[in-house]
Amino acid sequence: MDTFIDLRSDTVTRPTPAMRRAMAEAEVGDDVYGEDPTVNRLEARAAEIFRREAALFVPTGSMGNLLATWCWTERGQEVICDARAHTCVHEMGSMSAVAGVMPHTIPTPDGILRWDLIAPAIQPGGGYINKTGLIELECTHNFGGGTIYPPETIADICTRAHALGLRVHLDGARIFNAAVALGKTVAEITAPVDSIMFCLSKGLGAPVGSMLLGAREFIAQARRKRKILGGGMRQVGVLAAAGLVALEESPKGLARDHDLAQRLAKGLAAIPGVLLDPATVRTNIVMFDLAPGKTAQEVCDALRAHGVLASAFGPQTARMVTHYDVYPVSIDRALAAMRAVL
Ligand code: TLP
Repeated sequence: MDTFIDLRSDTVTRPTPAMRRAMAEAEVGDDVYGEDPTVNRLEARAAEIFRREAALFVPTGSMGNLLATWCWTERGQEVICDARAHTCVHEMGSMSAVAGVMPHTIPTPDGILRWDLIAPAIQPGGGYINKTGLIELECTHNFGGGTIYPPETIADICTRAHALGLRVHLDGARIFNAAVALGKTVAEITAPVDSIMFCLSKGLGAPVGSMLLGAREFIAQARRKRKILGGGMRQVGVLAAAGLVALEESPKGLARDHDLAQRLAKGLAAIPGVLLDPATVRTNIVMFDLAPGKTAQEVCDALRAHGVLASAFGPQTARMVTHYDVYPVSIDRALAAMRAVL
C-alpha cells in the first residue's frame, strides 16, 4: 500500500521508528501473572493521564467496549446509544452475542446525544418492561463525522444518569482528537463518565492496543472477563512498549492531522458532486455525501485506480481520515483524484 495515499482510516498507520525501537527493547514478563513491567507501566501511565484508579490494556477497542458493557450490565438489559454508535453497528453485535444485552438506539444527525433525547428511551424495568442497564456515548463520533461532545453535555448526561443509578461508558477511541480540538485535557473531558475506552492504534499510531479505564474494582472485573474472551496475553510488553510511545508522543501531532482534514474538507466541498460543510469537520474524520449519479463504492473504486484509498460507509456516504502518514501533498493528490473521478 506504500504507493497509495491511504485515507481509509487512522488505523492504517504503521509504528514509528521510536515505537519499533521501544518494542525491540521492551522488558517483558507474563502479563496473566501481572508480571509484565511494560504493560504495568502503560496501565499506570494511562490511569495517571486520565486520573482514574486503574487501567487495562486490551487488544482492541471493540474488546474494551464489550468488557465495559459486560461489566456494567445484566443479561437482558438495554444499552442506550446513538443509532450509528460503533458499539452498535461495527462490533459484530458483540454486546448481544456475548454480554446478552440489546442496544436501544437513538437517531441523531451527528452522533451527539443529549439528555432530552436519552430520557424518553430510559426503561425502568419491572414486571413486564425492559430495563436500561447502561448509557453509552462515543467521542469523537466516528460515523457522525468525527464530531465532539461539548464537555457540558457529557457532564449533564452523567449527572442525570447517576441520579437514576445509571452508569455511562464512553467509547473514546479518538478521545485525544477531541481533547486537542477542545483545547482541554482528556482527564477534564472524561471526568464525569464511569468508564472510558480509548485506542492507541488509531491516530496515536500504535500497531495494536486500546485501554479501558475506570475504578479499581471495575477494572479487576474487566480483567477477569478479558481472560474469558481469551484476551489474557503473555509477554505483551512488546506491544505495550509501542503504546507507551504513542501515549506520550502522538497527541502532539493530532492538531496537524486536524488541519489536514480541514484542508481536505474545504477542497472536497469545492468539487461539484460532493455534499459537505467543512465547518462540521472538527477532527481528523471527513465524512461526506455524494450527489446521486455514482455510489460511494463506485467513487472509492475509481479513486483506488488513481492511487487514493477511501471508505464507503453507505450508498452515498464516503469517509476519508487523516493521520501521521498523510502530508499536505497527499491531500492535494487526493483532491486531484476526486476531481478526476467526479
Ligand atoms: N473504527 C474503525 C472501523 O471499525 C470502522 C475505523 O476505521 O474507524 N470505537 C470507535 C469509535 C471506532 O472508530 C473503532 C474502530 C472502535 C471503537 C473499535 O476499535 P478496534 O478496531 O480496535 O476494535
